[in-house]
Formats: sequence, structure tokens, C-alpha cells
Amino acid sequence: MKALITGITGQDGAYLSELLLSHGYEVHGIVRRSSSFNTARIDNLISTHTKDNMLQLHYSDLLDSSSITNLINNVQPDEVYNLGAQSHVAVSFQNPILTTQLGTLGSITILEAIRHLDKDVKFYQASSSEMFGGSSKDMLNENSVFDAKSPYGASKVFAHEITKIYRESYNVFGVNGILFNHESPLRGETFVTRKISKAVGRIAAGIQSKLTLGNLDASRDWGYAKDYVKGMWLMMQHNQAEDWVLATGTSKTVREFAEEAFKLVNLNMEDYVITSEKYLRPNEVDYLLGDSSKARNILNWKPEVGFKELVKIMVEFDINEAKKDVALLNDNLISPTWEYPVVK
Ligand code: NAP
Ligand code: G4F
Repeated sequence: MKALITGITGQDGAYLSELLLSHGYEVHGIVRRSSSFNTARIDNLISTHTKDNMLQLHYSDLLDSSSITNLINNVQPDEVYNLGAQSHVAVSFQNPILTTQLGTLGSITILEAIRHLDKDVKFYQASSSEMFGGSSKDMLNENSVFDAKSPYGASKVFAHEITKIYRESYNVFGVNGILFNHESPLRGETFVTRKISKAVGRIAAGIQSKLTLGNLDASRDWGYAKDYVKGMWLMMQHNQAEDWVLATGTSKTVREFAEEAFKLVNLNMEDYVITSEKYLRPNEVDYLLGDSSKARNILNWKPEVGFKELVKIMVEFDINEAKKDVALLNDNLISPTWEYPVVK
């Protein structure tokens, strides 16, 4: 089996590649040319799996339709996983056009290429709970109404709908995985969970004094990314293409996540967390809670890692990272304070 992954260098791309390689897939991934290396999350896979060509990377970009189409024609994959995106909701308010171009053009380019290929190719679209908008405390499932609150959410609604349209109009095997928030030590450092776990590690190591956050009352259904990529693969092995929700069924606030994280290093979050308006969004998704009974019953999928274990996995990882930072600091190789200057 051959799989092509857009977004292979991201959190989910890294875990999904690892899973597919373990199932014997030949994995192809697209990477963006950047002025510095952007493959840190998959460097371990590159060193093990590129020698025998089981992992092959190609320079491309979701905005470069002709290169994506050529790649699909050349690789002739059995499965395409479209994970590439500008995936930060707050940044989507700052870069709305780029976020929308990526979210919309990427999916339709791939679907068009697949439709014209003389081969049955399965397509996975990374849909998101962000599409629901989160204004009520209802449990959300595959039939819940979309009410996106950000340019990112709106672009995901387009990609979701166009996948359904290609499924119904052209019989393309197009799967929408509506995934609720999923986190891990590979999570980008400006998403709130990783921002917290990283700060906790550094505060415990004595190299950071405060953590500045935005809305502490927002609530999310947080799961573990490794569990969720298994769900993606299971969706693609099902006998028909459908929409599927993956979620834990538990929603916790940002405050609860921070409390749990600080508790693990015997500190009280109130002594370290301050809030700033600069991390508030023009429009907020207040509450997300998912109902994944369909995936649990039909795909036999279930999240293995619960909330407390997730926080522990992330904090323990970042305690070790902070120890490495201490060593670099001692050699004057990094700066003593840490906070992204621009990104929300
Ligand atoms: P991520 O860590 O932010 O990874 C995003 C990936 O997209 C990276 O590989 C990134 O490449 C790539 N990318 C960005 N711009 C691109 C472009 N112009 N052309 C090609 N690739 C581009 O995101 P993630 O957490 O793994 O999420 C994977 C997908 O699931 C995303 O589509 C996200 O929107 C969606 N999703 C995520 C969650 C979640 O909780 N994590 C929930 C629901 C849906 P670089 O490394 O070069 O930046
Ligand atoms: O960690 P976040 O930035 O994730 P968000 O906005 O829920 O989006 C993530 O999950 C979506 C699935 O629902 C994905 F589709 C999307 O790609 C991404 O992976 O923010 C979570 C909550 C928000 O309500 C935010 O306002 O945390 C709040 N928050 C409070 N302080 C903060 C901060 N968020 C960030 N990033 N940084 C803060 O300092």
C-alpha cells in the first residue's frame, strides 16, 4: 500500500507516518521548502525509513496545484491523507486569506486529481470540531450543525462539504474525520496545551517565571494525538467512505488543564499564570464536547489516553526538554526568557 500525506511534518503527520510505516505502507509526504529545516518531528523516521525508500519526501505546497497533481499522478497512491493546513485558529484571524486558500484549494486540488486518475484512490480530509463553533454545551456528532467562528473554521467547512460533494457526485472514496482537539508532546508550542506544559517544565526548572494566557474559561474535548491517527486509518479501512467524529466525551477548561499541569510539579497555577487580552480572539469557540459513539461502535475505535494521563505525558516530556534548555542556557546558547513575540 502507498499513502501520500500532506502535512507530514506536523503533529498528526508524524504520528500517522509512524503508524502507516508500521503497517508496511510506502509513505510519501510533501514538505515545504523553508529557509531552515522543518522536519524535526519526522527526523527519526527519515533516518530509519528513507534508505529503503519506504518513506519518500517531495517538495511541494498545497497552493501549488500543478505540483500536487503531478505528485499524485507520479506516486499513484492508494490513500491520500490531507492534513496540511495553517492550523492555528488565532493566526487565521491575522492571515485569513492564506488560511482560506490553503484550506480550500488544497482539498479540491487533491480531489480533482484523484477524480481524473485511472485508479481508485481513497481520500482523508482533516475536518475539525472548530466547524461547530461551540456556542452550546450539547454533545456534538456527525449530524450537528456547523457554525464556524473563525476563518480557519470556515475553510474547514468548505473542505468538508467539497469532500462530501465529490463522494456523492463522482463516487470518490472521500472520508471526513471530524476530530476534536488532540494533543501530544509533538503539539505546536503556541497551542494552549503545549504552551502550558512547556511553561510548567521551564518554571519547575527555574528558567521561566510566569505564563501568560488568554481565555481560561474556554473548554475543549482534549484527546491524545496517537489515538486519533489510529482512528484516521480505521476510517480509511471501512468498507464505505463516511463522516466520523473522534472525541473523548469529556470537556475541560483551559484553567483545568493548567491546574492539572502545575499540580504535577507541586506548584499552584494561581502563583504563575497571568492573563492578557493579547491572547483573546475576535470571536471565541467557548465549549466543545464530542460524541464519538459512531466511531466507537462501527470502527471499534476508542481513545486509550484520558485527560489526566495526557497532561502527564506532555508535562513529563517538557520537564525533560527544560533540563536540556538549562544546559544550553548555561552555555549561553539560548535566551533566558521564552515567549513567542508575535504569534498568539
Ligand atoms: P500542524 O501540527 O499545525 O501541522 C500542519 C501541517 O501542515 C504541517 O506539516 C505544515 O508544514 C503543513 N502546511 C502548512 N502550510 C502548508 C502549505 N502551504 N503546503 C503544504 N503543507 C502545509 O497540525 P496538526 O495538529 O498535525 O493537524 C493536522 C490537520 O488536522 C490540520 O489540517 C488541522 O487543521 C487538522 N485538525 C487538527 C486538530 C488538532 O487538534 N490537532 C483537530 C482537528 C483538525 P510545516 O511543518 O512546514 O509548517
Ligand atoms: O490550543 P488552541 O489554540 O486550540 P483551538 O483554537 O481549539 O484549535 C485547535 O483545535 C481545533 C479543533 O477544535 C483544530 F481544528 C485546530 O487546528 C487547533 O488544533 O486554543 C484552545 C483554547 C481557545 O479557546 C483559546 O482561546 O485555549 C484558549 N487559550 C487561552 N489562552 C489560548 C491561550 N490559546 C492559545 N493558543 N494560546 C493562549 O495563550
